Parts: sequence; structure tokens; C-alpha cells
Amino acid sequence: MQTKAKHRGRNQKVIREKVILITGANGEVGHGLIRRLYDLPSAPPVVVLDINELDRTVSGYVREAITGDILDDGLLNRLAEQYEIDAIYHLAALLSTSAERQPERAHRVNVEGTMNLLRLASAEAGQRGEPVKFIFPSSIAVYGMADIAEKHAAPPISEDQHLNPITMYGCNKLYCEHVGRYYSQHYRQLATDGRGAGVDFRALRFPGLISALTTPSGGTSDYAPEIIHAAAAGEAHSAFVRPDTTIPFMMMPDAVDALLALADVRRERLTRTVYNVSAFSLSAEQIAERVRVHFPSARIDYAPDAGRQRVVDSWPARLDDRRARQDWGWSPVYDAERAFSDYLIPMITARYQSGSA
Ligand code: AKB
Repeated sequence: MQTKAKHRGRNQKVIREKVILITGANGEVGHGLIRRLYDLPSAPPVVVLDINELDRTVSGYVREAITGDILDDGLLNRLAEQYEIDAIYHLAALLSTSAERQPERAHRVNVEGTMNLLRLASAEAGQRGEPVKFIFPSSIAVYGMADIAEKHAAPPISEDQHLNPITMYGCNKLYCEHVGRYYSQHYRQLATDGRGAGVDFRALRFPGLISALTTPSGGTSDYAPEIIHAAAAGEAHSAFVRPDTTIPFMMMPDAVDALLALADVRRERLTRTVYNVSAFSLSAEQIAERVRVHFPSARIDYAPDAGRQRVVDSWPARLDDRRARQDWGWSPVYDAERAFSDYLIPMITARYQSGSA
């Protein structure tokens, strides 16, 4: 739907509609987030920006879907003229495998794109005299374990450990976390001094995310959802990692809940700007075993891709998310058992049986 800023005549203020902006809304997280925000009675309408046209399955839930590039300053300026942006969920990014294939483009999209959005948030906060919440999904990719021995021997990794990413995507996310913290502190100081309002930057480091409703692309944790979706579709599948490959995972509804919960919590309760969140860890073969319980004829084997294996081997096997639990009550609904029995298997089965996949 197209909405225009309302002009109240010469010398009068332009009334802009208050909205939430989601970038990269066509991705898996975006799909879930759009639906959840639509159902929240207190949430302002959502405007989305994505490089591709918004999927028809979610386009009915947004005020406006803009097809465009976060690197297009003119587009962002026009957006700000038209809407009062209350909060930004900045999901747009090239994921780890895509970013390794085009590292310079990844840097432009992931870093310069984030800078553009932070600049927009800061200008908006200044204009309306109230902070703008900036919710940033970061990733397990910011970590870099030295080798497999260290990865498996290490206790769950907390936020300030092993910050040695080996991928362009991991470097981009880690840097943007720091720039977001800078914006938050710098502009909070402006607010304290009475010189304006600031960006309220909050980030989550997600593990591998798995959705029953959508299939991922461009990530390295994609091997897990690929195994599950292929089995449900009745297709033979070769996973691109070794069977012992282990990282933490989370179901998509928990990921969306985590973003909304972090956005909702009072700033005073937060002791940091970046939080780990996690649900459970499984190896690729443990995932395949659970899949075979429900799809006994699933044909799953392993054909590791050296580059992608190296990436996933550098990510921790387990994350310590105690700070999120303590500060804002984070707790996933889906452990490994419930993830399969209550979410993945019923929803994926329904999806492939109905032919909607
Ligand atoms: C990826 O694989 O790149 C993402 C991530 C773990 O951030 N899913």
C-alpha cells in the first residue's frame, strides 16, 4: 500500500506516519517478524525495504513494501521524509557463504549498509527528539575457534571470548556491533547533555536458525535446514559438512521472539548492547537421526565442501547465553526434543503435503 506524508499547508509541519522499518524483510527472519509484528496490537505499522520484491505470502501484512537498496542514500532520505521511523530491524545482510564468494560486495552491504541505517536512525532520533531503537541480528560467525580440538574442548562461549572471526561476514557483524555500540553511547551522551536524542542499539548473536516455513540461502548453517527439508520433500540429500559437525541452533519462532523481547525490554535492564542467544546444539548426524525417526526412508549422506566446512568448524559448538537469560528473561520455547516434535516435523510435513513448498 502506498502512503504519502501529509502536508498541512504552507509553513505547517509535515505529519509523518509512525512506522517500524524492517530491512532485508524477504529473508527467513523477516517473514516471521512481519507476521508477528502485524499481530501485535501495540506495534506501529511496518514498512519493509528489500533488494527483491516482497514475497506475496507476507505482503498483505505491511503498510508499504519498498524494493530497493540499503546503499541508496536517496531512497533512505525519501523514506525518512515520508515516515517517522520508530524502530529499525536491520536484517539485510549477505550471509557467510555468499559473503565468502563476494567479500567486497559483502563489506559494502553488511558494513556500509549498516552505517547508512545507523545514520538514518540517528537523524530520525534528532528530528523527533526521541531515541530510535535499532535491533541488529548478529551471529555466531563473530567467533573463531582456533581448531576443532579447541572447539570441542571449550565450555559454552560467552560474548567476550574467541572474537576472531575467519569470514568476511563474521568480521562485518563484529565491526557493526562495535559501531552500533558507538552510536548508542555517543548519541546517548547527546541526549544526556540535552543536545538531542540517540540511537538505542541492541544486538543478538544468533546461532544457526531453522524455519519450517522457509528454506535458507547463502548461509553456512544452511546444512541443517537442508537435511530436514529434503527429507520432508522426499528428496535424496548430500550434506555439505561432516556428520560430526556441531553448532548451536534455534527455531525461527524463538529467534523472532528473541528480537521482539530484546526490543521491548527497558534500557535500564540491559547491561550490554550485544547478547548471545541459543537453544540447543546438535551434530549434523544427530539431526539426521532425528529426521530418520519421522521420515524413515530419508536418504541422507555427506559430501563435505572444504571451504564451508572450515567456516563451520571455526564456530563454537555451544554458546553461553546466561546474560540474556539474566537481563531480560531470555528462554527458548524449543529445546531439541520439542523443536522436532512440536514445530519442525508437524509444520514441515504439512507444508510439503499441501504442495505449498
Ligand atoms: C550463516 O550461516 O551465515 C548464518 C549465521 C550463522 O549467521 N545462518
